[in-house]
Amino acid sequence: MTTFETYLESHKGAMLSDDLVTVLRNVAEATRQISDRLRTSSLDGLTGATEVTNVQGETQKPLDILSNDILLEACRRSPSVSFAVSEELDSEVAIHADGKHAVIFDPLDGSSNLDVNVTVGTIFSVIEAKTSADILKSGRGQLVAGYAAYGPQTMLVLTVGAGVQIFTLNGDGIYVLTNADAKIVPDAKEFAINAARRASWEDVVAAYIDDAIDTGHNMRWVGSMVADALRIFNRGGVFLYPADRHKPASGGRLRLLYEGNPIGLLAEAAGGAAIIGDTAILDVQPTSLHQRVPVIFGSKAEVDKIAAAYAARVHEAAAE
Ligand code: AHM
Ligand code: MG
Repeated sequence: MTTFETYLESHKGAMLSDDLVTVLRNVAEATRQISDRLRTSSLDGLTGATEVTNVQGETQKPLDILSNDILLEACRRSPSVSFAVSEELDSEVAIHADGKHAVIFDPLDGSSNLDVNVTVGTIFSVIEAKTSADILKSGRGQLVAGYAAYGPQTMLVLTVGAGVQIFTLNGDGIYVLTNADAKIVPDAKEFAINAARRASWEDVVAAYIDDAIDTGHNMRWVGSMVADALRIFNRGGVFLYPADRHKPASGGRLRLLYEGNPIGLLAEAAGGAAIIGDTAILDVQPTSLHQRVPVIFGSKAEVDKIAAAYAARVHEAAAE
């Protein structure tokens, strides 16, 4: 049996420094604690919304705040952590003055699904950052990334650079490897998009979805990217949260640093792809901590087809 702990131990050295192992161990422990709190949140009165609005302009839920606090505590227990960056915090928080790793996280992704008992998750990424000026680096600079999905089972999806491993939390609170070296199949006839926003899709996206429907693709949309991503790791498909063509300046719905980049690293490590237009998400230089971007990821052949359509549009525009 391979556990999260034995996996980390066996990758110490070439792939993972001792410091990174400590960070990952503490982040995984934080996800176990969050999973525990979620199981009884209705019984504990941790439902509904608070009066507090975060820097994104979104009303925080009690579990958003609790999960954020649990992750901040995990960062404090990790001596190499210099900064924490979170969806729920206005700006980066200094942790240890002599630290060198920034931990970047979305404490509870899909939190609109909380009170309806649908899968939510914690997304995280670790980069090297001794000063706050080092935080805004492209996704290729991520050392490790992953997420926990709190559904009927709690699963932890991890990449330490090469390959994606999926662990499942057992009854003793131990993450056990249940899907080793997960791969995203290159072709799959399934897409995930919020179809209610069709009027705001870019032409490339509308054309791709029309063609997908005409050629018999299936649709699934959980409203929690972490859950849609687990399905894609299991049986392929494409997830799209495109830019709003009426509000191009807004960038999109999802955030680059703690949603697009970690999912981009995982998708590529599993043989899939993740793009913004015709560019790999991981090559995009961030401009701010909470920058929003359009996100498309999943089966490589499908994502490449969409990237090619964006590239063709750029060529057409240049020729006009
Ligand atoms: P959150 O981090 O505030 O929960 O927002 C991110 C979530 C994603 O998990 C999900 O794919 C998307 O928002 C759903 O958005 P919409 O409600 O527009 O369908
Ligand atoms: Mg989120």
